[in-house]
Amino acid sequence: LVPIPERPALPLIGHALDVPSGFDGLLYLMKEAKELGPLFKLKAFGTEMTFVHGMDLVDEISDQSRFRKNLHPDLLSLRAMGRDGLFTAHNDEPNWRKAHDVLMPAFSLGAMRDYHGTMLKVARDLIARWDGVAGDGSVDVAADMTRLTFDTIGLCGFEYDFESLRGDELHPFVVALARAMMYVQIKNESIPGTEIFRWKQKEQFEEDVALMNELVDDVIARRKASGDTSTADLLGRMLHVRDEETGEPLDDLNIRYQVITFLVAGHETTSGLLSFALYYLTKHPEILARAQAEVDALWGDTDELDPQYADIGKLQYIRQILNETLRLWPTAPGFAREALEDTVIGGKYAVRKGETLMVTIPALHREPAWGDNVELFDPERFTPEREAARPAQAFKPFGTGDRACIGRQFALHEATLVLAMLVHRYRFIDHTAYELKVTQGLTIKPEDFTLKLVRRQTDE
Ligand code: MNH
Repeated sequence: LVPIPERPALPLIGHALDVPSGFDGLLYLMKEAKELGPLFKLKAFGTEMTFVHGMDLVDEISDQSRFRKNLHPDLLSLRAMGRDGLFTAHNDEPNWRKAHDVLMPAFSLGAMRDYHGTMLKVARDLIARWDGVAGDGSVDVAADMTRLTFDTIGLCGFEYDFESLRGDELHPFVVALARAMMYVQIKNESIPGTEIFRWKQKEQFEEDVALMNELVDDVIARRKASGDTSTADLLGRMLHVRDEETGEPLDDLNIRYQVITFLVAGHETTSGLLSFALYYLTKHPEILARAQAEVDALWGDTDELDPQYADIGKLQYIRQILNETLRLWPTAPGFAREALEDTVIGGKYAVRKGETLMVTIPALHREPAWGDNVELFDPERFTPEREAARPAQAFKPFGTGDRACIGRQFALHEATLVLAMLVHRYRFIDHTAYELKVTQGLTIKPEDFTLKLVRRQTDE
Protein backbone atom coordinates (compact mmCIF):
# COMPACT_ATOMS: atom_id res chain seq x y z
CA LEU A 1 0.00 0.00 0.00
CA VAL A 2 1.15 3.54 -0.74
CA PRO A 3 -0.36 6.81 0.50
CA ILE A 4 -2.60 8.81 -1.86
CA PRO A 5 -0.43 11.64 -3.27
CA GLU A 6 -0.90 15.06 -1.67
CA ARG A 7 1.00 18.34 -1.39
CA PRO A 8 2.43 19.37 1.96
CA ALA A 9 -0.42 20.87 4.02
CA LEU A 10 -0.72 23.47 6.78
CA PRO A 11 -2.17 22.34 10.08
CA LEU A 12 -5.98 22.79 10.25
CA ILE A 13 -6.18 24.98 7.14
CA GLY A 14 -4.80 22.16 5.03
CA HIS A 15 -4.65 23.14 1.35
CA ALA A 16 -7.48 25.67 1.58
CA LEU A 17 -5.21 28.63 0.80
CA ASP A 18 -3.89 26.94 -2.36
CA VAL A 19 -7.27 26.27 -3.93
CA PRO A 20 -8.83 29.28 -5.65
CA SER A 21 -12.61 29.68 -5.78
CA GLY A 22 -14.95 29.26 -8.75
CA PHE A 23 -13.62 28.13 -12.11
CA ASP A 24 -10.00 28.78 -11.12
CA GLY A 25 -10.57 26.04 -8.56
CA LEU A 26 -11.44 23.61 -11.34
CA LEU A 27 -8.39 24.71 -13.37
CA TYR A 28 -6.29 24.16 -10.24
CA LEU A 29 -7.63 20.60 -9.90
CA MET A 30 -6.85 19.94 -13.57
CA LYS A 31 -3.30 21.22 -13.14
CA GLU A 32 -2.77 19.12 -10.02
CA ALA A 33 -4.18 16.12 -11.90
CA LYS A 34 -1.41 16.49 -14.48
CA GLU A 35 1.31 16.79 -11.85
CA LEU A 36 0.28 14.43 -9.06
CA GLY A 37 -0.78 11.25 -10.87
CA PRO A 38 -4.09 9.43 -11.30
CA LEU A 39 -5.50 10.61 -7.96
CA PHE A 40 -4.65 13.01 -5.16
CA LYS A 41 -5.91 14.28 -1.85
CA LEU A 42 -6.83 17.78 -0.67
CA LYS A 43 -7.47 18.80 2.91
CA ALA A 44 -9.27 21.80 4.36
CA PHE A 45 -10.40 22.50 7.90
CA GLY A 46 -10.42 18.94 9.13
CA THR A 47 -12.12 17.44 6.09
CA GLU A 48 -10.33 15.80 3.22
CA MET A 49 -11.31 14.73 -0.24
CA THR A 50 -9.74 12.45 -2.80
CA PHE A 51 -9.87 13.53 -6.44
CA VAL A 52 -9.67 10.80 -9.06
CA HIS A 53 -9.21 11.12 -12.81
CA GLY A 54 -6.93 8.28 -14.01
CA MET A 55 -8.95 6.29 -16.53
CA ASP A 56 -8.34 2.88 -14.96
CA LEU A 57 -9.17 4.17 -11.49
CA VAL A 58 -12.37 5.85 -12.72
CA ASP A 59 -13.29 2.56 -14.37
CA GLU A 60 -12.61 0.69 -11.15
CA ILE A 61 -14.72 2.99 -8.96
CA SER A 62 -17.53 2.83 -11.52
CA ASP A 63 -17.94 -0.86 -10.61
CA GLN A 64 -21.43 -1.01 -9.09
CA SER A 65 -20.66 -4.14 -7.08
CA ARG A 66 -18.00 -2.31 -5.02
CA PHE A 67 -18.91 1.40 -5.27
CA ARG A 68 -21.92 3.69 -5.47
CA LYS A 69 -22.82 7.36 -5.79
CA ASN A 70 -21.55 9.54 -2.96
CA LEU A 71 -23.47 12.60 -1.76
CA HIS A 72 -20.55 14.97 -1.54
CA PRO A 73 -20.83 18.24 0.43
CA ASP A 74 -22.10 20.30 -2.55
CA LEU A 75 -24.92 17.83 -3.12
CA LEU A 76 -25.77 17.83 0.57
CA SER A 77 -26.16 21.62 0.41
CA LEU A 78 -28.35 21.26 -2.66
CA ARG A 79 -30.57 18.90 -0.69
CA ALA A 80 -32.08 22.00 0.95
CA MET A 81 -33.79 22.45 -2.43
CA GLY A 82 -33.99 18.96 -3.92
CA ARG A 83 -34.52 16.79 -0.79
CA ASP A 84 -35.26 13.22 -1.86
CA GLY A 85 -35.61 14.17 -5.52
CA LEU A 86 -33.62 11.89 -7.86
CA PHE A 87 -30.44 13.96 -7.98
CA THR A 88 -29.94 14.51 -4.25
CA ALA A 89 -31.60 11.37 -2.83
CA HIS A 90 -29.48 9.09 -0.66
CA ASN A 91 -28.89 5.70 -2.28
CA ASP A 92 -31.09 3.91 0.24
CA GLU A 93 -33.96 6.42 0.32
CA PRO A 94 -37.00 4.46 -0.90
CA ASN A 95 -38.20 7.33 -3.11
CA TRP A 96 -35.08 7.11 -5.26
CA ARG A 97 -35.85 3.61 -6.60
CA LYS A 98 -39.54 4.42 -6.83
CA ALA A 99 -39.10 7.64 -8.83
CA HIS A 100 -36.34 6.10 -10.94
CA ASP A 101 -38.62 3.22 -11.99
CA VAL A 102 -41.61 5.48 -12.64
CA LEU A 103 -39.62 8.04 -14.64
CA MET A 104 -37.14 5.95 -16.66
CA PRO A 105 -39.58 5.27 -19.52
CA ALA A 106 -40.22 9.02 -19.83
CA PHE A 107 -36.51 9.52 -20.60
CA SER A 108 -35.93 6.68 -23.04
CA LEU A 109 -34.75 7.50 -26.55
CA GLY A 110 -38.22 6.68 -27.90
CA ALA A 111 -39.88 9.08 -25.45
CA MET A 112 -38.11 11.97 -27.17
CA ARG A 113 -40.71 11.68 -29.92
CA ASP A 114 -43.25 13.10 -27.43
CA TYR A 115 -41.06 16.11 -26.57
CA HIS A 116 -39.87 16.91 -30.07
CA GLY A 117 -42.75 19.22 -30.99
CA THR A 118 -42.41 21.23 -27.79
CA MET A 119 -38.63 21.47 -28.09
CA LEU A 120 -39.12 22.73 -31.64
CA LYS A 121 -41.65 25.34 -30.54
CA VAL A 122 -39.21 26.72 -27.96
CA ALA A 123 -36.35 26.65 -30.49
CA ARG A 124 -38.57 28.77 -32.75
CA ASP A 125 -39.13 31.22 -29.89
CA LEU A 126 -35.34 31.55 -29.64
CA ILE A 127 -35.04 32.09 -33.38
CA ALA A 128 -37.77 34.76 -33.30
CA ARG A 129 -35.79 36.50 -30.57
CA TRP A 130 -32.50 36.22 -32.45
CA ASP A 131 -34.04 37.26 -35.77
CA GLY A 132 -35.03 40.48 -34.06
CA VAL A 133 -31.35 41.16 -33.32
CA ALA A 134 -29.73 39.67 -36.45
CA GLY A 135 -27.86 42.19 -38.58
CA ASP A 136 -28.01 44.66 -35.72
CA GLY A 137 -27.20 44.21 -32.02
CA SER A 138 -25.62 41.27 -30.22
CA VAL A 139 -26.99 38.38 -28.18
CA ASP A 140 -25.81 37.14 -24.77
CA VAL A 141 -25.34 33.49 -25.66
CA ALA A 142 -25.38 31.82 -22.24
CA ALA A 143 -28.30 33.93 -21.01
CA ASP A 144 -30.44 33.09 -24.03
CA MET A 145 -29.51 29.41 -23.93
CA THR A 146 -30.58 29.37 -20.30
CA ARG A 147 -33.92 30.93 -21.25
CA LEU A 148 -34.33 28.27 -23.93
CA THR A 149 -33.53 25.23 -21.80
CA PHE A 150 -35.63 26.53 -18.94
CA ASP A 151 -38.71 27.05 -21.08
CA THR A 152 -38.15 23.63 -22.65
CA ILE A 153 -38.04 21.66 -19.40
CA GLY A 154 -40.99 23.66 -18.00
CA LEU A 155 -43.17 22.86 -21.00
CA CYS A 156 -42.00 19.30 -21.69
CA GLY A 157 -42.06 18.31 -18.05
CA PHE A 158 -45.10 20.07 -16.66
CA GLU A 159 -46.83 22.06 -19.38
CA TYR A 160 -45.77 25.18 -17.52
CA ASP A 161 -44.71 28.14 -19.63
CA PHE A 162 -42.06 30.32 -17.99
CA GLU A 163 -42.08 32.50 -21.12
CA SER A 164 -38.42 33.38 -20.63
CA LEU A 165 -37.73 33.77 -24.34
CA ARG A 166 -40.70 35.91 -25.20
CA GLY A 167 -40.27 38.61 -22.57
CA ASP A 168 -37.30 40.45 -21.16
CA GLU A 169 -38.30 40.01 -17.53
CA LEU A 170 -37.32 36.66 -16.10
CA HIS A 171 -40.03 34.69 -14.31
CA PRO A 172 -39.82 35.10 -10.47
CA PHE A 173 -39.16 31.36 -10.19
CA VAL A 174 -36.12 31.67 -12.45
CA VAL A 175 -34.79 34.60 -10.44
CA ALA A 176 -35.33 32.74 -7.15
CA LEU A 177 -33.67 29.60 -8.48
CA ALA A 178 -30.61 31.44 -9.80
CA ARG A 179 -30.16 33.26 -6.47
CA ALA A 180 -30.66 30.07 -4.47
CA MET A 181 -28.06 28.23 -6.55
CA MET A 182 -25.64 31.11 -5.99
CA TYR A 183 -26.22 30.88 -2.24
CA VAL A 184 -25.56 27.15 -2.23
CA GLN A 185 -22.36 27.71 -4.19
CA ILE A 186 -21.05 30.43 -1.86
CA LYS A 187 -21.91 28.29 1.13
CA ASN A 188 -19.97 25.39 -0.35
CA GLU A 189 -16.85 27.45 -0.86
CA SER A 190 -16.91 29.07 2.57
CA ILE A 191 -15.24 28.06 5.79
CA PRO A 192 -17.65 25.82 7.73
CA GLY A 193 -19.61 27.74 10.34
CA THR A 194 -19.40 31.13 8.64
CA GLU A 195 -23.03 31.03 7.42
CA ILE A 196 -23.79 32.89 10.59
CA PHE A 197 -22.27 36.00 8.97
CA ARG A 198 -24.52 35.58 5.95
CA TRP A 199 -27.83 35.51 7.83
CA LYS A 200 -29.41 38.00 5.43
CA GLN A 201 -28.55 35.82 2.45
CA LYS A 202 -29.73 32.79 4.37
CA GLU A 203 -33.10 34.47 4.94
CA GLN A 204 -33.28 35.29 1.24
CA PHE A 205 -32.43 31.67 0.42
CA GLU A 206 -35.28 30.46 2.60
CA GLU A 207 -37.67 32.89 0.91
CA ASP A 208 -36.50 31.76 -2.52
CA VAL A 209 -36.97 28.10 -1.65
CA ALA A 210 -40.45 28.86 -0.28
CA LEU A 211 -41.40 30.70 -3.49
CA MET A 212 -40.24 27.78 -5.62
CA ASN A 213 -42.08 25.25 -3.46
CA GLU A 214 -45.29 27.27 -3.62
CA LEU A 215 -45.22 27.64 -7.38
CA VAL A 216 -44.52 23.95 -7.90
CA ASP A 217 -47.19 22.88 -5.40
CA ASP A 218 -49.62 25.10 -7.28
CA VAL A 219 -48.76 23.45 -10.62
CA ILE A 220 -49.29 20.03 -9.04
CA ALA A 221 -52.59 21.05 -7.42
CA ARG A 222 -53.94 22.53 -10.64
CA ARG A 223 -53.07 19.41 -12.62
CA LYS A 224 -54.85 17.26 -10.05
CA ALA A 225 -57.90 19.54 -10.02
CA SER A 226 -58.09 19.49 -13.82
CA GLY A 227 -59.03 15.81 -13.81
CA ASP A 228 -56.42 15.24 -16.54
CA THR A 229 -54.99 11.76 -15.94
CA SER A 230 -52.79 11.57 -19.02
CA THR A 231 -49.27 10.24 -18.43
CA ALA A 232 -47.74 11.98 -21.44
CA ASP A 233 -45.43 14.35 -19.52
CA LEU A 234 -43.25 13.95 -16.44
CA LEU A 235 -45.85 15.39 -14.08
CA GLY A 236 -48.57 13.13 -15.48
CA ARG A 237 -46.37 10.09 -15.00
CA MET A 238 -45.46 11.04 -11.44
CA LEU A 239 -49.10 11.58 -10.49
CA HIS A 240 -50.65 8.59 -12.20
CA VAL A 241 -48.14 5.82 -12.86
CA ARG A 242 -47.95 3.28 -10.04
CA ASP A 243 -44.56 1.93 -9.13
CA GLU A 244 -44.52 -1.85 -9.60
CA GLU A 245 -42.87 -2.64 -6.31
CA THR A 246 -45.19 -0.67 -4.00
CA GLY A 247 -48.24 -0.41 -6.28
CA GLU A 248 -48.41 3.30 -5.44
CA PRO A 249 -47.71 6.52 -7.33
CA LEU A 250 -45.24 9.05 -5.90
CA ASP A 251 -46.55 11.18 -3.05
CA ASP A 252 -47.21 14.90 -3.58
CA LEU A 253 -44.31 16.13 -1.48
CA ASN A 254 -41.86 13.95 -3.36
CA ILE A 255 -43.34 15.07 -6.68
CA ARG A 256 -42.61 18.64 -5.60
CA TYR A 257 -38.95 17.78 -5.10
CA GLN A 258 -38.77 15.89 -8.38
CA VAL A 259 -40.20 18.89 -10.25
CA ILE A 260 -37.69 21.22 -8.63
CA THR A 261 -34.91 18.74 -9.36
CA PHE A 262 -35.82 18.58 -13.05
CA LEU A 263 -36.02 22.35 -13.28
CA VAL A 264 -32.55 22.64 -11.73
CA ALA A 265 -30.86 19.66 -13.40
CA GLY A 266 -32.69 20.02 -16.70
CA HIS A 267 -31.57 23.47 -17.74
CA GLU A 268 -28.15 24.68 -16.48
CA THR A 269 -26.13 21.85 -17.94
CA THR A 270 -27.77 21.80 -21.36
CA SER A 271 -27.55 25.58 -21.72
CA GLY A 272 -23.84 25.46 -20.86
CA LEU A 273 -23.34 22.73 -23.46
CA LEU A 274 -25.02 24.80 -26.19
CA SER A 275 -23.05 27.91 -25.21
CA PHE A 276 -19.67 26.15 -25.28
CA ALA A 277 -20.59 24.52 -28.60
CA LEU A 278 -21.33 27.93 -30.15
CA TYR A 279 -18.08 29.22 -28.72
CA TYR A 280 -16.08 26.42 -30.37
CA LEU A 281 -17.92 26.81 -33.69
CA THR A 282 -17.19 30.53 -33.67
CA LYS A 283 -13.49 29.84 -33.16
CA HIS A 284 -13.27 26.99 -35.73
CA PRO A 285 -14.64 28.18 -39.09
CA GLU A 286 -13.71 24.92 -40.86
CA ILE A 287 -15.74 22.89 -38.34
CA LEU A 288 -18.65 25.32 -38.60
CA ALA A 289 -18.53 24.97 -42.39
CA ARG A 290 -18.83 21.18 -42.10
CA ALA A 291 -21.74 21.57 -39.69
CA GLN A 292 -23.44 23.94 -42.13
CA ALA A 293 -22.86 21.49 -44.96
CA GLU A 294 -24.54 18.75 -42.90
CA VAL A 295 -27.67 20.77 -42.07
CA ASP A 296 -27.89 22.22 -45.60
CA ALA A 297 -27.75 18.72 -47.08
CA LEU A 298 -30.60 17.66 -44.82
CA TRP A 299 -32.77 20.75 -44.95
CA GLY A 300 -31.79 22.76 -48.01
CA ASP A 301 -31.63 26.51 -48.31
CA THR A 302 -34.95 27.46 -46.78
CA ASP A 303 -35.80 29.77 -43.92
CA GLU A 304 -39.00 27.81 -43.21
CA LEU A 305 -37.47 24.93 -41.32
CA ASP A 306 -39.61 22.07 -40.09
CA PRO A 307 -37.20 19.60 -38.48
CA GLN A 308 -38.69 16.17 -37.88
CA TYR A 309 -38.04 13.83 -34.97
CA ALA A 310 -36.25 11.42 -37.30
CA ASP A 311 -33.89 14.17 -38.53
CA ILE A 312 -32.16 14.35 -35.15
CA GLY A 313 -30.58 10.92 -35.53
CA LYS A 314 -29.22 11.94 -38.93
CA LEU A 315 -27.26 14.92 -37.61
CA GLN A 316 -24.14 12.86 -36.95
CA TYR A 317 -21.62 15.71 -37.24
CA ILE A 318 -23.66 18.05 -35.02
CA ARG A 319 -23.74 15.24 -32.45
CA GLN A 320 -19.95 14.84 -32.74
CA ILE A 321 -19.56 18.58 -32.07
CA LEU A 322 -21.70 18.29 -28.94
CA ASN A 323 -19.75 15.26 -27.70
CA GLU A 324 -16.42 16.97 -28.28
CA THR A 325 -17.75 20.02 -26.42
CA LEU A 326 -18.75 17.78 -23.50
CA ARG A 327 -15.30 16.22 -23.58
CA LEU A 328 -13.47 19.53 -23.10
CA TRP A 329 -16.04 21.18 -20.85
CA PRO A 330 -18.42 18.67 -19.31
CA THR A 331 -20.88 21.18 -17.91
CA ALA A 332 -21.41 19.20 -14.70
CA PRO A 333 -17.66 18.82 -14.12
CA GLY A 334 -17.69 16.30 -11.27
CA PHE A 335 -19.48 13.35 -9.77
CA ALA A 336 -18.55 11.41 -6.66
CA ARG A 337 -18.35 7.74 -5.74
CA GLU A 338 -17.85 5.85 -2.47
CA ALA A 339 -16.77 2.33 -1.58
CA LEU A 340 -19.37 -0.02 -0.07
CA GLU A 341 -16.61 -1.47 2.19
CA ASP A 342 -13.06 -0.47 3.12
CA THR A 343 -11.03 -1.42 0.08
CA VAL A 344 -7.92 -0.87 -2.04
CA ILE A 345 -8.00 0.79 -5.47
CA GLY A 346 -5.40 0.70 -8.22
CA GLY A 347 -3.92 -2.25 -6.32
CA LYS A 348 -2.23 0.10 -3.81
CA TYR A 349 -4.37 3.00 -2.50
CA ALA A 350 -6.43 2.33 0.63
CA VAL A 351 -9.92 3.80 0.58
CA ARG A 352 -12.37 3.83 3.50
CA LYS A 353 -16.01 2.87 3.19
CA GLY A 354 -18.16 5.93 2.44
CA GLU A 355 -15.36 8.47 1.85
CA THR A 356 -15.83 10.86 -1.09
CA LEU A 357 -13.96 9.97 -4.29
CA MET A 358 -14.54 12.94 -6.56
CA VAL A 359 -14.08 12.33 -10.26
CA THR A 360 -12.62 15.40 -12.00
CA ILE A 361 -14.29 14.82 -15.35
CA PRO A 362 -12.37 17.42 -17.42
CA ALA A 363 -9.11 15.76 -16.29
CA LEU A 364 -10.41 12.27 -17.19
CA HIS A 365 -11.33 13.69 -20.59
CA ARG A 366 -7.72 14.75 -21.13
CA GLU A 367 -6.16 11.37 -20.28
CA PRO A 368 -3.63 9.82 -22.71
CA ALA A 369 -6.36 7.63 -24.27
CA TRP A 370 -7.46 10.83 -26.04
CA GLY A 371 -4.18 11.19 -27.92
CA ASP A 372 -1.48 13.84 -27.95
CA ASN A 373 -3.38 17.06 -28.53
CA VAL A 374 -6.00 16.79 -25.84
CA GLU A 375 -6.70 20.54 -25.67
CA LEU A 376 -7.57 20.68 -29.37
CA PHE A 377 -11.28 20.86 -30.24
CA ASP A 378 -11.66 18.04 -32.74
CA PRO A 379 -15.09 16.45 -33.40
CA GLU A 380 -13.31 13.70 -35.40
CA ARG A 381 -12.65 12.03 -32.06
CA PHE A 382 -16.33 11.04 -32.05
CA THR A 383 -16.64 9.33 -35.40
CA PRO A 384 -18.23 5.88 -34.81
CA GLU A 385 -14.92 4.17 -35.69
CA ARG A 386 -12.83 6.21 -33.27
CA GLU A 387 -15.45 5.82 -30.56
CA ALA A 388 -15.46 2.05 -30.98
CA ALA A 389 -11.66 1.98 -30.73
CA ARG A 390 -11.55 3.87 -27.41
CA PRO A 391 -12.38 2.49 -23.95
CA ALA A 392 -15.94 3.58 -23.04
CA GLN A 393 -14.84 4.74 -19.59
CA ALA A 394 -12.71 7.52 -21.12
CA PHE A 395 -15.87 9.62 -21.58
CA LYS A 396 -18.19 10.19 -18.64
CA PRO A 397 -19.95 13.58 -18.97
CA PHE A 398 -23.17 12.07 -17.63
CA GLY A 399 -21.75 10.24 -14.63
CA THR A 400 -21.92 6.49 -14.15
CA GLY A 401 -23.98 3.55 -12.91
CA ASP A 402 -27.61 3.58 -11.81
CA ARG A 403 -27.28 7.19 -10.61
CA ALA A 404 -26.03 8.43 -13.98
CA CYS A 405 -27.92 11.24 -15.71
CA ILE A 406 -31.51 10.27 -16.44
CA GLY A 407 -31.87 13.28 -18.75
CA ARG A 408 -29.07 12.41 -21.18
CA GLN A 409 -31.26 11.65 -24.22
CA PHE A 410 -33.39 14.67 -23.42
CA ALA A 411 -30.36 16.97 -23.28
CA LEU A 412 -28.83 15.57 -26.47
CA HIS A 413 -32.07 15.68 -28.44
CA GLU A 414 -32.69 19.27 -27.42
CA ALA A 415 -29.10 20.41 -27.98
CA THR A 416 -28.82 18.68 -31.37
CA LEU A 417 -32.07 20.21 -32.58
CA VAL A 418 -31.23 23.71 -31.42
CA LEU A 419 -27.58 23.76 -32.52
CA ALA A 420 -28.53 22.43 -35.96
CA MET A 421 -31.24 25.07 -36.40
CA LEU A 422 -28.91 27.89 -35.32
CA VAL A 423 -26.08 26.75 -37.57
CA HIS A 424 -28.54 26.50 -40.46
CA ARG A 425 -29.91 30.00 -39.99
CA TYR A 426 -27.04 32.26 -38.90
CA ARG A 427 -23.46 33.21 -39.42
CA PHE A 428 -21.87 34.00 -36.06
CA ILE A 429 -19.80 37.16 -35.81
CA ASP A 430 -17.18 37.12 -33.08
CA HIS A 431 -17.41 40.89 -32.66
CA THR A 432 -15.53 41.05 -29.34
CA ALA A 433 -12.74 38.60 -30.34
CA TYR A 434 -13.99 36.69 -27.34
CA GLU A 435 -11.53 34.99 -25.06
CA LEU A 436 -13.05 32.11 -23.17
CA LYS A 437 -13.92 33.02 -19.60
CA VAL A 438 -15.84 30.44 -17.63
CA THR A 439 -18.14 30.95 -14.66
CA GLN A 440 -18.64 28.11 -12.31
CA GLY A 441 -21.54 27.58 -9.99
CA LEU A 442 -22.51 23.96 -9.66
CA THR A 443 -22.15 23.90 -13.44
CA ILE A 444 -19.84 25.75 -15.82
CA LYS A 445 -20.65 28.07 -18.73
CA PRO A 446 -18.95 30.77 -20.81
CA GLU A 447 -19.29 34.22 -19.27
CA ASP A 448 -19.87 37.46 -21.19
CA PHE A 449 -19.94 35.59 -24.49
CA THR A 450 -21.86 37.70 -26.98
CA LEU A 451 -22.26 37.19 -30.70
CA LYS A 452 -23.56 39.24 -33.59
CA LEU A 453 -25.68 37.32 -36.04
CA VAL A 454 -26.18 37.48 -39.78
CA ARG A 455 -28.92 35.49 -41.50
CA ARG A 456 -27.57 32.94 -43.99
CA GLN A 457 -30.68 32.55 -46.13
CA THR A 458 -30.85 35.14 -48.86
CA ASP A 459 -34.59 34.85 -49.54
CA GLU A 460 -35.47 37.62 -47.14
MN1 MNH B 1 -28.21 15.31 -15.64
C1 MNH B 1 -27.58 13.25 -12.96
C2 MNH B 1 -24.82 15.63 -16.15
C3 MNH B 1 -28.83 17.11 -18.46
C4 MNH B 1 -31.56 15.29 -14.89
N1 MNH B 1 -26.52 14.60 -14.71
C5 MNH B 1 -26.48 13.73 -13.64
C6 MNH B 1 -25.11 13.40 -13.35
C7 MNH B 1 -24.33 14.09 -14.24
C8 MNH B 1 -25.22 14.83 -15.10
C9 MNH B 1 -22.82 14.09 -14.31
C10 MNH B 1 -24.62 12.48 -12.23
C11 MNH B 1 -24.46 13.24 -10.95
C12 MNH B 1 -23.91 12.41 -9.80
O1 MNH B 1 -23.44 11.28 -10.01
O2 MNH B 1 -23.91 12.93 -8.68
N2 MNH B 1 -27.04 16.25 -17.02
C13 MNH B 1 -25.69 16.24 -17.07
C14 MNH B 1 -25.25 16.97 -18.25
C15 MNH B 1 -26.39 17.37 -18.90
C16 MNH B 1 -27.52 16.90 -18.12
C17 MNH B 1 -23.80 17.20 -18.63
C18 MNH B 1 -26.56 18.15 -20.18
C19 MNH B 1 -25.66 18.34 -21.07
N3 MNH B 1 -29.89 16.09 -16.51
C20 MNH B 1 -29.95 16.74 -17.71
C21 MNH B 1 -31.32 16.99 -18.07
C22 MNH B 1 -32.09 16.47 -17.05
C23 MNH B 1 -31.19 15.91 -16.07
C24 MNH B 1 -31.78 17.68 -19.35
C25 MNH B 1 -33.59 16.44 -16.89
C26 MNH B 1 -34.46 16.71 -17.82
N4 MNH B 1 -29.35 14.46 -14.18
C27 MNH B 1 -30.73 14.59 -14.05
C28 MNH B 1 -31.17 13.84 -12.89
C29 MNH B 1 -30.03 13.24 -12.33
C30 MNH B 1 -28.90 13.65 -13.16
C31 MNH B 1 -32.61 13.74 -12.41
C32 MNH B 1 -29.98 12.33 -11.11
C33 MNH B 1 -30.28 10.91 -11.54
C34 MNH B 1 -30.33 9.93 -10.37
O3 MNH B 1 -29.49 10.03 -9.46
O4 MNH B 1 -31.18 9.06 -10.40
